[in-house]
Amino acid sequence: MGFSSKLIHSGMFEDQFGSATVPIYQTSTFKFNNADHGAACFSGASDGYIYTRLKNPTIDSLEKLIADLENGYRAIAVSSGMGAVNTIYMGLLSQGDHMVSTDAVYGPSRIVMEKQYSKFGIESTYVDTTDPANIIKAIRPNTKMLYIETPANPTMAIADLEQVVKIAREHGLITVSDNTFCSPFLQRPIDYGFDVVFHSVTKFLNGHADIVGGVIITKNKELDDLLRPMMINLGCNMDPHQAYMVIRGLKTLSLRIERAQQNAMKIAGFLENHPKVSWVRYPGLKSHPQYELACRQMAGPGAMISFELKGGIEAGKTLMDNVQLCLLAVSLGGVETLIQHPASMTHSKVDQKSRELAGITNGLVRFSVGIEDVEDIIDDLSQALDKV
Ligand code: LCS
Repeated sequence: MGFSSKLIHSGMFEDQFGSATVPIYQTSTFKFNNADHGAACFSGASDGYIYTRLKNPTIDSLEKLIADLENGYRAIAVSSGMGAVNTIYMGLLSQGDHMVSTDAVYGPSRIVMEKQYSKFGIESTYVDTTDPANIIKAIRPNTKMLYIETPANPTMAIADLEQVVKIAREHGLITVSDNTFCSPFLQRPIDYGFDVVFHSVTKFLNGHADIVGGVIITKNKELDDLLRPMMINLGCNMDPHQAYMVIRGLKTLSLRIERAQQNAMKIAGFLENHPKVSWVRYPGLKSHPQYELACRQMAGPGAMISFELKGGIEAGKTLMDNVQLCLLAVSLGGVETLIQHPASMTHSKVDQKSRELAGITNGLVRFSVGIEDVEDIIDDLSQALDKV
């Protein structure tokens, strides 16, 4: 099946009434046929359902669908993107291990590593992963994992997936990719040889800004066997209703991203030519430092744009305070256009020096382009820029 057909049909199962959609099994627990059946479910002799934190038919359906979209072995649905991050850190790293990661990752993915996991003897180094030489330089004898976010939130810096896998293979490292900014419609890291891929499904996969969720996709059984029990024991499982919402949202993923990136291309062009804008980072613009790589590795430039105004943060605040159609809000990947300021919002807990080194300037404004009429978004930006 093609990607859009998978969105509609993968993971579907037939229930007794012929429902056209996946039923929501809103139950915490499942009745056993008898005591022996209960024991068999626990021993693994039967694959019957036991308890929703362990397994649930609605969640199974979503997991099958997403594993299929990412060309993975299996998927593990979790309560949030941060639930995915922590399941991966806890499941794959041990005391004394070291991780190399992208310097401009989503703030909390870095904060939890530097502030919490350091207490348990896990070390980390954050580098500009656009240059593979920086990754190689950061590798130590105890390095276990390469954790890449590409494009990175919010700088739109792009890492070369093929190069990252090559380096990891040479050094015997596990590769993890945060694919939230792309979704499998634009990029499938497992096809490049990545071991683990994850998403905040809160964003493009669900796409309607109405639930928080996450998912981890593994390349093989060995990794699934490490991560699934960790998720279950951490207790960061997805809820059946949440899973249903994601299945529903996913059906239009191709259509939503196609429209949003058409809009984004026009908006990025408008911003780049605006006299009050000092720079724009969008993978669809030739001015993006990794434009060639983006064309090679992504099926399209996506719907996220970062830019800075000539007046720096004060000008950025005036813009954010004056937009009317665009929502001043964090999160991204929904049908509505959002604008936010990473240095004071999503990345405010990352110290200023690390932010500067990662290119998250105080004047950077991040834009998540929605599927409204593009003329309305540009009119809104234009009237707000007039006030700057
Ligand atoms: N990874 C990336 C790239 C993200 O952008 C986020 C959330 C997460 C992981 C964590 O996912 P969550 O637990 O929120 O589902 N990013 C946000 C953002 O840029 N604004 O608000 C949340």
